[in-house]
Amino acid sequence: MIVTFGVEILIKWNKKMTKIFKIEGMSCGHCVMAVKKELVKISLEKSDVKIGEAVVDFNENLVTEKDIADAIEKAGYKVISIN
Ligand SMILES: [Cu+2]
Repeated sequence: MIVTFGVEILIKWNKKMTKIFKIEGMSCGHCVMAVKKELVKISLEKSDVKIGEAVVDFNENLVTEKDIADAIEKAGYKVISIN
C-alpha cells in the first residue's frame, strides 16, 4: 500500500508537458531576450524562445499554462494561442 502510494506520487510528480505558446508583438532579438528573461523566473524544465513563439517543457504540478502566459505578457507581449 505504501509502495502504491509512492508510485502514484512519482507519476503525479513527473507530469511533464510540452506546449507551444504563439506570441504576438515580438519582432527582434531584444523581444526574444525580454521573454527569456521573464521565463527564467518561473520553474520550467526547458524553454526555447524564437520570434513569435516559445516552446516550453514544464511540470504541470509546479507551473501552469497561465503562469507561463502571464510571464510572457509581463515581458510585454500577447499570447495568442497555446498548443
Ligand atoms: Cu524586439
